[in-house]
Amino acid sequence: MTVNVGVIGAGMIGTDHMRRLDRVVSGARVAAVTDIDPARAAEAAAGVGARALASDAEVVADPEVDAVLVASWGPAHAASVLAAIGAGKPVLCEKPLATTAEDCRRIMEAERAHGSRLVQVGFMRRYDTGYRAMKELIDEGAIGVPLMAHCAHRNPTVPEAYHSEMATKDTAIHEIDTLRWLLGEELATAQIIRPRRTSKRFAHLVDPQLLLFETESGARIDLEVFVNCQYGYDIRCEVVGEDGAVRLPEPQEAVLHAAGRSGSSVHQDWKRRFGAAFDAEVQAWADAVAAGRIEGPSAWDGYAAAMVGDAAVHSLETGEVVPTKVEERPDFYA
Ligand code: NAD
Ligand code: NAI
Ligand code: ISE
Repeated sequence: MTVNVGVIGAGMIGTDHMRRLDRVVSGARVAAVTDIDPARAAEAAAGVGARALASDAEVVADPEVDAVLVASWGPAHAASVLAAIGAGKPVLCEKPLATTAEDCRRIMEAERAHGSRLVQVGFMRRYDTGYRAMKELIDEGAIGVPLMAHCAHRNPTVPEAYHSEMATKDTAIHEIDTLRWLLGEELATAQIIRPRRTSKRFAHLVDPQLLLFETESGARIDLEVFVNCQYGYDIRCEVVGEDGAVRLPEPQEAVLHAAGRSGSSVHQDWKRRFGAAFDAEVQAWADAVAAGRIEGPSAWDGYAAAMVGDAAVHSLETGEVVPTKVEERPDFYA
């Protein structure tokens, strides 16, 4: 069976996912595209032999569309995901699932009313071979009980529209999900500390930020978010346990020796750094949809991450340690 996908949002990542569905993923194709900018939708649709439609409502209602991929900007996600659930269609939604925990809760309620899972959240790091190898080692007990994690998330620059809350809700949200998954428990508290600011940023932005989390069992996580680091897209993660430590491998790059120096290049964006993870994520989603299942990060994962994000953003203002108040995971999402 070929899964006919309707794509909502034809921006940077939407266009990249369409290329992926068209040329990389087997058993799926792009059937329809929409964007609030109709010219962008028309251009993207023409590039992959799909139809451009006027709205997300038209995409989810289209009889040819079997499944929906949401790649609009974060604040638009909830409405499109709720529309897909209303039509009973599987939906892969780019992170964040929604920009508020309240909207994530509405999505979970709609999914439960439908009776089975329809939503997968685009936390693609769970498909990265480096993070998967870390998880395997942690799960088999190779480092003993995890005690600490040290992480960094650096972008070369961000545009002027990027604001201080996005450091948590758009950027750190990746580590929030990844650490919940790696450690197998919820993050109970969040705190943000403001180091000296880089001068290489727009005036309104707090950058860098240091995020501190404590898990339910008392493990501590420190995460540096630095989105104007200038030199590259650099993602680091080390988990330290009672018996050892495990570190995310650097992406493999050739080592060049020339002009009296030795070194390798640093990735400049998420597209290249996590390209293989995105491919694996979308292929796994298409395979699951074709088989009538939904797997991968769930609406619950989107919700728990949003709860932690809300607590962290609160701390950005006060500097206090803020409880995340993530409840017990419902059986529906076991
Ligand atoms: P973008 O601004 O390039 O693209 C967003 C597109 O969505 C735009 O074309 C915009 O016109 C369109 N859009 C906005 N609201 C819409 C709506 N209601 N209906 C239809 N189209 C709408 O943004 P982007 O960089 O492609 O990011 C999009 C999403 O992907 C965000 O949620 C972002 O967090 C996520 N993202 C994830 C990763 C990752 O590493 N997983 C990387 C980049 C972006
Ligand atoms: P973008 O701004 O390039 O694209 C967003 C597109 O959505 C734009 O074309 C915009 O016109 C369209 N859009 C906005 N509202 C819409 C609506 N209501 N209906 C239809 N279209 C709408 O943004 P980008 O970088 O592509 O990011 C999109 C999403 O992907 C975000 O949620 C972002 O967090 C996520 N993302 C995820 C990454 C990852 O690592 N998984 C990497 C980059 C982005
Ligand atoms: C972007 O949306 C992503 O998801 C990238 O992975 C992240 O590094 C960047 O900061 C976000 O804006």
